Amino acid sequence: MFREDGWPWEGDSCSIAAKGLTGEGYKGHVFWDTEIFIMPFFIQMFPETARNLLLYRYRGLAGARKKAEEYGYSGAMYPWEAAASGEEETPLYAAIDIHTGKAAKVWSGIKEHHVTADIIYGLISYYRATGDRNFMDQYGCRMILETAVFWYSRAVWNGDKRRFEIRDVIGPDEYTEHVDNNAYTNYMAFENVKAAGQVLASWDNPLADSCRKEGWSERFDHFLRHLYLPEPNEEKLIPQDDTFLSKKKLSNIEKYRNADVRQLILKDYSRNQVVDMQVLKQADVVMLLELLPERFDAETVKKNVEYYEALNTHDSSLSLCAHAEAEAVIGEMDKAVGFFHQAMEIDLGMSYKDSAEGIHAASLGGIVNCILRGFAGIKTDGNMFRFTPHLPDHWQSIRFSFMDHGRKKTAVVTNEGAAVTAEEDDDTGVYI
Ligand code: IFM
Repeated sequence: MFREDGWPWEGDSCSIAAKGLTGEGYKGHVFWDTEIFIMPFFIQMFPETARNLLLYRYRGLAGARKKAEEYGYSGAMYPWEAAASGEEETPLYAAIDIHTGKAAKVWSGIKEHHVTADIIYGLISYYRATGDRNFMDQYGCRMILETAVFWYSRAVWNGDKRRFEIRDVIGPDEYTEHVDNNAYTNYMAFENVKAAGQVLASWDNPLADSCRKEGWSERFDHFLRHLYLPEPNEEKLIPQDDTFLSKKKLSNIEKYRNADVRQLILKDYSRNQVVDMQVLKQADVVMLLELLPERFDAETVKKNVEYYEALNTHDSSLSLCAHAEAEAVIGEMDKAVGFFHQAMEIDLGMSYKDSAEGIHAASLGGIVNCILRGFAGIKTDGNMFRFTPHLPDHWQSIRFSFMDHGRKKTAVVTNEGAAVTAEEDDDTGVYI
């Protein structure tokens, strides 16, 4: 959006689209790209902009409620693609399927539900970094509670297994559709509802009061005790969903991983055939490991990064940056640097042909995330920051600022550790 004087509009009624303001790809629509890939940079360096991005989602609550109602759910279910109105904008049909000769149905607007939890993940990260209680009181609590009500209505009770399940979704990997219990979706929904439980346990405002009176504390608690969270199996693999690990693998995946054109696989196989294989368009379980690092031990992280990378075509521009970060976290520095360079070439190099439709804003955000969370190894559990640096060989240090409970700090990270200075009082601490 542009102001009358031609400058991009800044404020609480717009967000950052998948292509920013650089092209017409995806028609200026806003995806999970914003909260998961782009927002971390703004939270740490320009928190007032992150606040505006969240306000855009607050203004989208009416559209989210409408979408939930249309699908027979309660609460607020955010659109997969959002624009000015806050209503669902995802097109219903896309490219011609090579087998049927008909336009393929786009299921993401109908089934890719994790975006709702992703928005709340961004909101919680913002609150942890800034301690902005005012935002929470006025907007955040409502967003957290209404989305948690959605997840409560979205889950299905499995009487045999005595657990809640989230069925028939698309997770981050868009080559896998209509699956039950996508691990990423279930864990992120859990975090969303957990935040709602915390709001009801400690927040003193009229909305929280009325939810408590209506029994939502007990419902959320029941949900959290019974939602199925796929655990690593005996080989330490977290199943991407209920059926993924039983599907066949491609014998010639290298053909598609090394192709100059993206999504070459869809020229050889129909969408349904791809859905029936262990092949990924983009990071899925790996995103979960990155967003909730405290949940999984180092061996599980390594096993899953290696397993799922081998199956990944990286056909989405959101994937290489995520894998650069993941490889850095597990200390596989040659691979990390390789993916990092490939990610930077998406818009700067010659291989990706679709920059004509605009830059890949999520990939750019993911590159920053790789530097901070992968190479500098910054991690927080909400209270403390820790650094586990893995700098590329030829890098001596990384210097950046970040927000810690509303205080701006500067970190200088080397492979030996991190020196952190708080701007206001200049106290320097050494972190490991
Ligand atoms: O949000 C992404 C999605 O994960 C993969 N396809 C492109 C979208 C917009 O960047």
